[in-house]
Amino acid sequence: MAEPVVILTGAGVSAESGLGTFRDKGGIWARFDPARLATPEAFAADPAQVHTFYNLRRANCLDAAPNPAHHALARLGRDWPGEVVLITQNVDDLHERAGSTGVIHMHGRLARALCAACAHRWDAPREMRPTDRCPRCGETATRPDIVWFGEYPYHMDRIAAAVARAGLFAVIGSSGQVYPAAGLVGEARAAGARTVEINLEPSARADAFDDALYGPASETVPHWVAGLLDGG
Ligand code: BV8
Repeated sequence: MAEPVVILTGAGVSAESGLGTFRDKGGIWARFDPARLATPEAFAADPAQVHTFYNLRRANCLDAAPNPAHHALARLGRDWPGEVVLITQNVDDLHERAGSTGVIHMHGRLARALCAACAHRWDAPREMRPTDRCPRCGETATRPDIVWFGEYPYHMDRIAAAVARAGLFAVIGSSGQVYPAAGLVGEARAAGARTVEINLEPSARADAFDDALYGPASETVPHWVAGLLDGG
């Protein structure tokens, strides 16, 4: 049995699929202010505007396709002779569409809707509106099933347990600026894992990693997976 491999991905893994990153020049947050759109306060103040923002991103996601990085991670999940845990900060479904299974979406998913009144979750329609009613309780309290700034990320217990047993921990396509995701590398090191950063350029946490692979994910990730699987 080979060592468990735990991977955390960020917006950089979906960049070459045409989905904007957050903090790169021209990234989503360069055009929209997250404080205005990705917080519960913003949603309470102007639900229609926040729904419009997520409806746009949901549409972009439907038009996007997985890139070689997503496919390489799905291959690793299929062919690695040990456990592979794929955690993502991304709210798109490109990992699943490339064939990855059991993906842990710590910041939620564009494809799901949440009722703020009764916590019911269901598959989101393409377009969500403030007047939508919850299919279970009927309240007009529906929101994207997304973890906003100031909200507690999902599945933190499962994530902590996976990171604690990792032999190899990789962060792919993340600027390392959002916590608690950016703190996971420290937990992995403390648990004895070898750590590798795979990114376009050094992230804010670059110094926390044992190894690094820089370049576009569509090139670096297939190369890294081939090295793991084929000993290449
Ligand atoms: C929480 C859903 C309490 C929304 C998102 C001060 C200090 C420290 C922390 C805080 C602080 N003030 C506030 C906080 C907490 C805050 C935080 O970290 N803020 C930051 C901005 C300072 N965090 C929170 O609020 C979190 N909740 O803290 O709850 C708590 C307390 C204790 C324990 C637990 C919880 C909730 C955070 C989640 C917010 N929601 N997303 C949406 O998507 O609309 S975060 C958002 O940023 C996305 O999820 C995104 O994925 C995530 C992280 O960004 P990245 O994925 O890293 O994307 P980014 O653009 O930044 O970087 C892209 C990288 O890819 C770049 O490095 C680039 O070089 C690279 N790249 C580009 N192209 C390519 C590439 N790499 C390879 N190939 C390419 N082609």
